[in-house]
Amino acid sequence: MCEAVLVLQSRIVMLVDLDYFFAQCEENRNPAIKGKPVVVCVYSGRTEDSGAVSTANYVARKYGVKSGIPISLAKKKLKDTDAVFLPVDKPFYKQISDNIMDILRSYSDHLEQVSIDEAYLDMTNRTKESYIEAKHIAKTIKQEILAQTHLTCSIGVGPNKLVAKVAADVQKPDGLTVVRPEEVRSFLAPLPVRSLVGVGKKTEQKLDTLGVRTVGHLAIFDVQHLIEIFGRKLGTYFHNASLGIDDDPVEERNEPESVSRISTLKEDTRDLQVILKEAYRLCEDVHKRLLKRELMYRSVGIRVVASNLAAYSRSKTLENPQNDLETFTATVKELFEKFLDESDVEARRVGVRLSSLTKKEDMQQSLTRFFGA
Ligand code: TTP
Ligand code: MG
Repeated sequence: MCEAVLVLQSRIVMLVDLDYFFAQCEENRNPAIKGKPVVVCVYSGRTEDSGAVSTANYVARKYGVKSGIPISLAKKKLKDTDAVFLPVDKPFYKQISDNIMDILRSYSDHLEQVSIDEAYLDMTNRTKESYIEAKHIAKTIKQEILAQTHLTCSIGVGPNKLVAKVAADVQKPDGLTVVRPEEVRSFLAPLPVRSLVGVGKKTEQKLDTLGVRTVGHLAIFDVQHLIEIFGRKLGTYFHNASLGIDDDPVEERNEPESVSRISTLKEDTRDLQVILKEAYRLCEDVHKRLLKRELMYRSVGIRVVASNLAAYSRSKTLENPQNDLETFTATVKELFEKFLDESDVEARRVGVRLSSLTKKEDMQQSLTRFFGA
């Protein structure tokens, strides 16, 4: 008799979410406002106070100010305080976000950016499926983001995206919550149903009338009954979500702007040969990923994180798009030589990167067009 065996690959997924992102960026730009309620606003321009709150720092949140409420209401709530109201400055936040996503990319082979301040990382390979290692990496990521951008974030680690997201949300700001597969059910059970992605206000109210308030209640609620109420797709989703089941992969949403890798040296050094040995190993890996995606590169970059965690980048743009390993390693060598000549930094982490990427077909198409074939 042939028996079907379902083999589920165990994964380790991380969600990184920056704390009160826009407002924290503003605090860093002007440290004098730290400690005061800070409210970042989207002004509609109709009257002085018309528009909505984009986000607020945790001091302002204590007064009930949060994303989406009218600015006039936020002003009322903060009437007797020294609150600071600022307009959104998206280009400024985007620059900081790009920098952070680069840091995150260096820790994972698969990254899915879901918003300006949030990304999932598939850590299965890098952690060799060890939750101890995942926790260690999560702490290192927090340290590196803090050292390079002065921002705090909250991280959730779990066997899938659903659990990682809930884990990141339960402890904020500056949180780190790790939920191992065997802890998923007991972790989720006491939380309100609203904690699950996809459960909004309306669903929460509907479930409430059925006496379902916590994820634990939802987990023991008859799945057929859920399907009758919410339809097959949603009903099944809610049932699986309450059990912490989710097989949605971590997937890049767009073509990557760059491919990079960074790693920590055995000890801090300025020895070019030691640095290059590690850098070439990273180059091979990055180059493989480039070929797998059928991309060409025009820029080569290096990154050095110094003993004091200060970070330095150098790059060189080539005349034509390339896809060979030799040009990559030769340029990396040139950049590291130049960097060590110009600075007295001791390297703690070194990284390599390929950017200005184009699809191989695009190149062929443009050549075809050029030659009129
Ligand atoms: P969030 O991560 O949802 O919020 P946050 O980073 O401000 O706070 P938290 O500490 O709870 O993570 O959103 C990221 C940014 O997106 C936020 O800083 C501002 C913007 N945003 C809006 O402009 N409008 C909104 O309704 C929300 C929710 C966010
Ligand atoms: Mg956030």
